[in-house]
Formats: sequence, C-alpha cells, structure tokens
Amino acid sequence: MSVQAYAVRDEQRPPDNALLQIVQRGLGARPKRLPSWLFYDDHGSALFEQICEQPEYYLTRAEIALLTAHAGDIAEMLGPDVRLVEYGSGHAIKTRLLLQQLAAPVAWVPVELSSEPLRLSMQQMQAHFPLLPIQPLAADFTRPLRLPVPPRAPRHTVLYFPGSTIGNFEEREAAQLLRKMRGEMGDNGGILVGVDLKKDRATIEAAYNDRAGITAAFTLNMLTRLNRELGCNFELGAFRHRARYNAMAGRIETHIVSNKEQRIRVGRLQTLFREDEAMLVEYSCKYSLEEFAALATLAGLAVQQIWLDPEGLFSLQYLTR
Ligand code: AVI
Repeated sequence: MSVQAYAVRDEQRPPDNALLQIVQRGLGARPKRLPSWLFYDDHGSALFEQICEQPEYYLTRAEIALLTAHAGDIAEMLGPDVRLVEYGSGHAIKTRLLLQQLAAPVAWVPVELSSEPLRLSMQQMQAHFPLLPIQPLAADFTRPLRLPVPPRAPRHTVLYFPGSTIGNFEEREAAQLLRKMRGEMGDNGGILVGVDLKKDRATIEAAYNDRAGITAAFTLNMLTRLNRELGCNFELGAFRHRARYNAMAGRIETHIVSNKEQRIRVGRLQTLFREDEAMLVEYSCKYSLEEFAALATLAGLAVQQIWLDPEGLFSLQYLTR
C-alpha cells in the first residue's frame, strides 16, 4: 500500500468497512504503514492549520512571502483570461494573493472532495471577488477530473497545486499525478505547483518537530481517529511521534512509534506492536530544482519558470508540455 497524502477531511473518509480493510492491511504490512490522509478528520485538519502557524514550519510562511513578492510577475507571465483550477481549496490567503493579480480570470475552480470546506472557501472567495465566476468541483483530485464547462473560453487552464502537497506523494505517484494533470490542463495549459526545497537537516526536522508539540499531536490524532471510528484500543501515551529527515531519500519520514510491546485490536483482528516498532504514516519529500525538473520530465512536462521566496526555502514552479 502506498503512503498517499492530501488534505481530505472527515466526511471524505471511505465507508467504515473499507476503512477497516485499509487499516487492517496497513497494520498487517511489514513494516507497518498507514496512509497519511487518515490525519485529516476535523480535529486533524484544525491541527494542520495550527502547524502552518508554528514558527518552525517555514513552508507556509515562505510560500506566502513568495506570493507577496511575485504574484504580480506570475500573473503577468500567465496573461489574461486564465481559468484557475485549484487542487484543494484550503489555501485562501495564497489563492487570494494570486487571484488579485490575475487579469480577467475566466473562473476559479476549487477541487475538494468534501462539500462543506468547498462551500466555506467559495463563500470567503466570493466576498473578496464578487465578480469572479466560481465553479466548485467536489472530486478526488488524484483521480481524472471532469472540469465544468467554463463561462467563456479561457486562453488557458492553469492547475494550481500549492503547499508542497506534491511532496506527500512518493516519486512514482507524484509523476503519475503530474501526468494526469498534464491531460487536464490541455495543450496551452500549465501547472503552478508549490515545491519545498532541500535544505539543511536542522531546518527541515524542526519544521516537523515544533516545540509546541502541535505536529506530534497531529500525528497521534490518527490513533484517536482509529479508536473512534474502528473501535481500536490505541493508548495515546503508549506511542510517540517521530519525524526524521532521510537525506539519502530527500524526505521527512514520519512514524508512530510504540513505547512498549502491546496488542492492538482492529475489528476482529489483533496486531502486535513490539517495543520501539515504528509505523510509517507520512513522507514529505523535498527536492532540488534539478530533481524536480527530472520529475516533471518523467511526466512529459518541462519547467518553464521558477519563483523562490526571499530566503530561498520554497519554490513555485510553472510546468508546461
Ligand atoms: C500537507 N503537507 C504538505 C504537509 C507537509 O509538510 O508534508 C503535512 C504535514 N505533516 C506534518 N506537518 C505538515
């Protein structure tokens, strides 16, 4: 099973039976691993928003600084009459910074699996841009999308994928996702993607081990969710969060580690955790500019333009065919 991640929320979860199977399979794997979308129940989504405000979590700060500095240049390069399709819709500030610079956008199409966050972000955006046509799409952006018919013909379609969510996919899956996006953007279209960059270990590890313990709470919240939804018996105090940078692989690897030998109930099955056994729950991949260009090539895309934040921590990259 692959460790996939994107911000899905509570009501997006698969039916309980499917969830049970996913978790049983993950706990039966060697090493154990669970998909990171399990983080994002309502509480997990709220914790993720808090993570974005932690001083150590440079990604959000850097991406906002980047857009503050370069949204005008980006909009100029994209030109007028763009249809902006956003993968996920939870990035109101970033989207606003971009939309306010775009000349005569044809439509904004936020794509999100669950309807409630979609409704909320539509409301917020409509208040800021009363004349902007908004065409929400309730769909799983990892699957092929049927984009709504635009209100008028766009000059091109830009798929906006901010926040380094591409980093939560393993390389092969990331290439597959980009290739799927390549089909959706059409011949003249492009992809504007947020990519977190490789940097010193200390900076990266601090971002996933904030002092206030919010990321640790976010990680362990997955166990609370499984207790609630599947009747598991995880004791929160008997597990710990561990996020380490694997420099060879270029990624943060987040694990939930068992503090002792213990048996956990998952439906009718029981699984044994040994003392210090680690279960993989998330990858957050970091790229050099060259590595990301190679990934784009694998997906049949080329990097047209790169913008960096003033500290050079984070990049927004524009990919075309
Ligand atoms: C959503 N995603 C880009 C975050 C990241 O940085 O990988 C999720 C996250 N996990 C722990 N902290 C933040």
